[in-house]
Amino acid sequence: MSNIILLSVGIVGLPNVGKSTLFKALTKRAVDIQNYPFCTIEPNVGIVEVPDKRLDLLAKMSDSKKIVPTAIQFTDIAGLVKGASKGEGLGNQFLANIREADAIIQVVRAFEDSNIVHVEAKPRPADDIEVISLELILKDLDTLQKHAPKVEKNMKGGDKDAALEHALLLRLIPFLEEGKPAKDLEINDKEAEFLKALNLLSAKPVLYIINCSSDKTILNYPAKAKPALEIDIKLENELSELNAEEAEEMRTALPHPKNCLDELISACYTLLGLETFLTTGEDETRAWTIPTGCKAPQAAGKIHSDFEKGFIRADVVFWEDLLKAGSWAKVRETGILKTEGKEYVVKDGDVIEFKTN
Ligand SMILES: Nc1nc2c(ncn2[C@@H]2O[C@H](COP(=O)(O)OP(=O)(O)OP(=O)(O)O)[C@@H](O)[C@H]2O)c(=O)[nH]1
Ligand SMILES: [Mg+2]
Repeated sequence: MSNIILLSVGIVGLPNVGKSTLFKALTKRAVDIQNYPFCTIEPNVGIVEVPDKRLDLLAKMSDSKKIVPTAIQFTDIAGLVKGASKGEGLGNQFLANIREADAIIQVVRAFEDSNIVHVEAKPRPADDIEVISLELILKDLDTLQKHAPKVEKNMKGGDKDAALEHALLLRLIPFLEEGKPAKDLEINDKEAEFLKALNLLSAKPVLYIINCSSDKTILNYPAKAKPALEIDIKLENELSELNAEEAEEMRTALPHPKNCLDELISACYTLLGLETFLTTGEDETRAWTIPTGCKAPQAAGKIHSDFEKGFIRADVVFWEDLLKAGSWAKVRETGILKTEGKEYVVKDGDVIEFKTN
C-alpha cells in the first residue's frame, strides 16, 4: 500500500456538549472502508470522506469507473473534566486518545437548555474553553517535567542538540505555566523538530465548534477562540439522517443554508496545512493529500512509494482548465498541459499524470 496520509482529528470538550452527536452526524457519510485497509475501526473512530465537487466533475469527463476521495478520521473522545490531567474522570484514557490526533476539534456548548445537564451547572463558553485548554496544558507540563531531566543530563554530557532543546524548554515551561498553549510559542525550525517529537497536546491545532441551537439564544464566546464554526449540531445530526434530496430541501429553508459539516471537514484540512492534487482516468478519479509546499516527486510517492525514486516528470494541468478543454488529449494539443520537473511545487487542484520508470 502507498503512503497515504490519513488525518486524524480528535473531538474534545466538556461532557454533554454534543461531541457524540457531532460524531454521529459526521460518520453518517462514512467512506468505503475498503479504500483504507490499514485502519482498525473502533466504535468511537469513524472515517469520513472529504467532500470535493472537482472529483465528480472530472470523473464525468473521464467516464471513470470509480471515485476515490480523501478521508479524515474522527475520534469521539469522552468528555473531559477539570482535573483530567491528574486522572480525574477517565482522564488518562482521554488524554491518550487526544495524543494520537493530528488536530483537535473542541466542541463548545453555546446554548442554554435546563434539560441538558452541564457539568458546571450552566454553560459559560469562555470558561468552558479555558477548562479544556488548561487540562491539555497541565498534562503537557507533566510530560515536560518528566522529560526535562533527561535533556539536562544529555546537555551536561556535551550533546549540542540537547543544549538547544534545553533552551527551548526554558522558554516553553514558563509559557505553559502562564496558561498559554504550546502552539502559540514562537519557535524556529529546529525547535519545531523538538516540539514535534514531544507530541504535546497543546501544540496541536484546534478548531472550535460552537454548538448553538437555532431556536435558542447564542451565548457569547471569546473572539480568541479561532478558527471557529457555529453549528447547530442537533439539527445537523437530524439532517444527516435524511436522504440527500430531503436534507437539501430542508437546508434551503434554513436561515443559513450552508452545509456546516462540509465546511467543518474542509476547515480541518486547512487547519493541518494540507492540500489535494487529483488524478483522473477511466479506472478512477482520485484525490490525494499532500502537505502544502510538496514537490512533484514526493507527490508521486503518495501514489506509489517507487514513484518518488523513479520520478521522471509530471504532466500538470489545473482542474478547471482541464474541464474547460474537455479532455486530456485536448490540453496536450493546445499546450495547456505543462511538463514539470523535480522542483515543481504541486498546487491544490492540479491534475497530474506522472511519468516514472
Ligand atoms: N438542544 C440541543 N441539544 C443538543 C445539541 N447537541 C447535543 N444535544 C443533546 O445533548 C445531550 C448530550 O449530547 P452528546 O452528543 O451525547 O454529548 P457529548 O459531548 O458526547 O457528552 P459526553 O460523551 O458525555 O461527554 C444529548 O441529549 C443531545 O441530544 C444541540 O445542538 N441542541
Ligand atoms: Mg459522548
